Amino acid sequence: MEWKNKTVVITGASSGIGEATAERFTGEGANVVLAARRKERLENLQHKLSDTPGKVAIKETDVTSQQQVEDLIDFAINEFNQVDVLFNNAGLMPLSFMKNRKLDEWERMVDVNIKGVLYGIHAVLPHMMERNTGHIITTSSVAGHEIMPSGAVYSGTKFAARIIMEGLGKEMAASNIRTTTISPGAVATELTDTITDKEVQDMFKNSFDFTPLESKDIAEAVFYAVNQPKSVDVNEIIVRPTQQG
Ligand code: NJP
Repeated sequence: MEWKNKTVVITGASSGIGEATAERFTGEGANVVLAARRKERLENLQHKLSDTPGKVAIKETDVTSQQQVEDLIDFAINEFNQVDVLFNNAGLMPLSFMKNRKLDEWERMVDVNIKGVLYGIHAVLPHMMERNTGHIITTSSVAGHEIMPSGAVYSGTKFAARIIMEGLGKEMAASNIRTTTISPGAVATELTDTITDKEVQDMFKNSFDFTPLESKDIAEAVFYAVNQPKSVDVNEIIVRPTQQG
């Protein structure tokens, strides 16, 4: 597929999987809009990608604000005329045991991991339907397929994101709009920095005896999904480290 003049909007682009995916697509010549709250990180990434074939624009965005997500899509259309791919990737994972009652963290996960995805779909769908083309991708998780202690709410949000995407895919089947859910296993990113539950922090220190994936491994899966012929819709991808159970 020719990526020149195609536009990819990525939320959660200031680090980890979003950052690596931005790099993958600008390397192919796509225009990429980087969105996240940490503007300085976006500016640094924009600078880092300045000599890649694609153009890079940044938009400070908090995905818990419906208005900011609408503004993000409007910005991308103004800047590059169209949105071909929306990657709903922003997320956080403050795992905790339910007995520790971290209500504010539960609410933040619902706001970012579920409502942020819905705001993205809501904002981009009219544009994609008008053009009868487009690809919406959402980062779920292996935690969107299975549950472990401390992951009740995180898994709940990732199950929800995955099922919302499945429903969207079924509704869009008659159109040329494609949908993909990416479910990573453990990836070495900043994601675990949001864990404040001491018991979970201790559990994590003692339990991992395998090498996690790198963000670029997930970027490759995203690229695979969107790079298929128009008649092929890759709806679900699970990518685990080989040794993760
Ligand atoms: O983690 P990290 P990942 N509004 O912390 C952004 C899923 N996943 O790359 O706003 C807008 O480096 C935040 O930006 P900032 C995971 O659930 C991962 O691993 O500047 N953006 C940052 O760019 C998530 O959905 C693993 O702080 C907001 C990004 O989100 C996705 O992968 C395993 C935001 C997080 O980047 C990317 O996470 C798995 C907001 N309100 C699923 N809040 C894994 N790493 O092991 C956060 O199964 N962000």
